[in-house]
Amino acid sequence: MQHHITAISGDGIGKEVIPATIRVLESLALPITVTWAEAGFGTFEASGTALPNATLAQCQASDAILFGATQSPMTKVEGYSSPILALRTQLGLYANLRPAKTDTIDMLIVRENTEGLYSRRERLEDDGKTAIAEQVITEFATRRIVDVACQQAMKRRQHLTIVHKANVLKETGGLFRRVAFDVARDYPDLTVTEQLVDACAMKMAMDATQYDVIVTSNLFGDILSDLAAGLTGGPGLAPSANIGEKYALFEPVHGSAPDIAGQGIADPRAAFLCLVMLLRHLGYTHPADRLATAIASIEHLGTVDATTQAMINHYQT
Ligand code: GGG
Repeated sequence: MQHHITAISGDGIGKEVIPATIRVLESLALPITVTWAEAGFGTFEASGTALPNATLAQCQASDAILFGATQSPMTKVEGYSSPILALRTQLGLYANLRPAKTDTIDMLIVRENTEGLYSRRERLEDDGKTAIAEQVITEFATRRIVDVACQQAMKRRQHLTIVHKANVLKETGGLFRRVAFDVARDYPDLTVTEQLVDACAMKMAMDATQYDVIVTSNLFGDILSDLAAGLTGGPGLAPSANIGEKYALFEPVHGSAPDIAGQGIADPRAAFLCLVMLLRHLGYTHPADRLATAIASIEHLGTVDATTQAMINHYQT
């Protein structure tokens, strides 16, 4: 069977680590064809849109998408909106899976990807002195994300931690908590516990080995998964998957890193780990295992090229 993927480098170091990852993919000689597509702030500056229709259509025609990084500015730029947020919405990528692994830590953070505080329901009051962001939690989105988390936990060590802040956010956090426990009841083999997000952050910093699968809402998942990444090797080793009913997009957790972009010194291993997740998603279990072993055995050698070549040499010998 022939598979087809779309590769989008995006901005900054995405332009370095994604081509390196495709080089790795090509060296595996699998029946996977790659089409390149454009998105990002650079694309916006060049063409007036950060996510061209052709890119979206290309993604929709693919079995999986490999995405680099975006560089959304801190302040509002007229006409610009983040292409990765648009892709998550347009492709229905509701589950963000972020594994974090070392010799002793092996956890998976399952982050709800479509609502919460990232629902883009934000406004500045007329006086310009008060800004309001609304957190949206729906039973529908909570059910489907917790269901994904339960299924993942069943394939792992069968422990699920539901993370929320229901003691303060009684309506939104309360709904998330209630629905999460309700969904988890359908998985009697799971051990299910709950933690407040602040306690979870502290416990994770002190001993992350206690976690298997964590499920949480969008903002909490964003923050906790960066903490987990920091505890397990930093941004150079943190991959993620955005999964929906129909599409799947894989991207390193790191951003475009403008401070080092263009120098060829970025660590490509997070992008390589995304390729491992992508290959597993498409059913290429053995090549994915070979790649994962090779990634675990190499250090970042200071340049994208040297690290990429070392990786290829490692699994080809
Ligand atoms: N690969 C993840 C990534 O690009 N992170 C940076 C990010 O999320 N930026 C926010 C945005 O551009 O919307």
